Amino acid sequence: MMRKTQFLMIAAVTFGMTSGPSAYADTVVKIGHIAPLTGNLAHQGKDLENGARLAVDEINQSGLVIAGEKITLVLDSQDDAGDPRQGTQAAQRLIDDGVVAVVGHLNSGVNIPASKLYNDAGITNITPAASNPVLTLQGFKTEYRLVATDAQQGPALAKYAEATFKPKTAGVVDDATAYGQGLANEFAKSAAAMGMKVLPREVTNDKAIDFRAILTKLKSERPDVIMFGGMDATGGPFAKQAKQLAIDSKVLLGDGGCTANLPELAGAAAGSVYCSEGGMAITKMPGGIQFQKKYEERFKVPVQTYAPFSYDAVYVIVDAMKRAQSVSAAKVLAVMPTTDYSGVTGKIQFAQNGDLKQPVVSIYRYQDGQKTLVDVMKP
Ligand code: ABU
Repeated sequence: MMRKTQFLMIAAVTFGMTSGPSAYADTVVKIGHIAPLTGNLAHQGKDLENGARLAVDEINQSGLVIAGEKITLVLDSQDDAGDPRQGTQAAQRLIDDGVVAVVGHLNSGVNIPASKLYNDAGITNITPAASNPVLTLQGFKTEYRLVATDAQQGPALAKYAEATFKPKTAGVVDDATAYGQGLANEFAKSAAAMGMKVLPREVTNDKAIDFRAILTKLKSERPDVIMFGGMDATGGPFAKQAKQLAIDSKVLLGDGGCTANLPELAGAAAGSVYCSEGGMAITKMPGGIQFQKKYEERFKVPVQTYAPFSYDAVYVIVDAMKRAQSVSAAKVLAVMPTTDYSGVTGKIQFAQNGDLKQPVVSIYRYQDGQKTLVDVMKP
């Protein structure tokens, strides 16, 4: 994980450093990043990668010294393709590359199997997005998460729907992934406890493009709300096809569907979508507006969802390196539980299992194609 370079110019060329103090650093430390960079969730994976890259470049620009040595960070970014098998192979590549810690994954269904590898290797893994509670309930000392879990988002969505739409009947659909199914279960449990009639579960998959059979079945029950447990790549077309079938139910999505891209995927149906995010809205984060400006200036695309969290994840790792005065993965891991970092997303302190001590859930709707904050809940 720590490598002396004999020829600084070679390092400069290899790592694309052309100016600033980092061009003369002589110790290279790799920070792993892993998310889907191909496939139907590539825009969300790229969002996370961009956030992490922004942090790495900023830290290199301002200069990092650990235990008297000048450090150059390198982002070792791997594509997990949103797939458990490819995800574990990519996770193993990061471990073999000697990364000090890993930022990622996007998908809970990929992060959960990969977490065993990080645990076995003793490498810190901070997810800026994966929200299935199981991830941090496995007893692994290596797992950390910067967003609220589905056990917090599901009830928040039900509570918001109950207060806003007074629904009598709720349809629930999931995409058969760890995320979609888990979030739908949490929503259904809360909705039933609030007195809603929850219709029998409908199940699709995370690559589906045609939801008309499910929607036609749901239409006959006239649900006031339909909760779809899945990502934007399926949630957007689901909402669009619901509108095409003249279903006027509100469509509820979790954070996987709550992206800047949703209006493009749902078309005019975005107007009937309400969604949750497992953190503070970017406009309400302590450093959110400034982050958004830097991000959009550099990458020329909007923040999808969780880029500020992957940015903070890199800073949390570097904060641990500073506190440990070491770039050893084991020493970084040892100080992770005592993290007390004020990032762009807010205060970051971890509970014993690696989840945030003070999670927040934000609820949005889409107005004129813009993701608009409508409520903030503290679970
Ligand atoms: N929480 C949004 C990303 C999806 C997942 O957790 O699998």
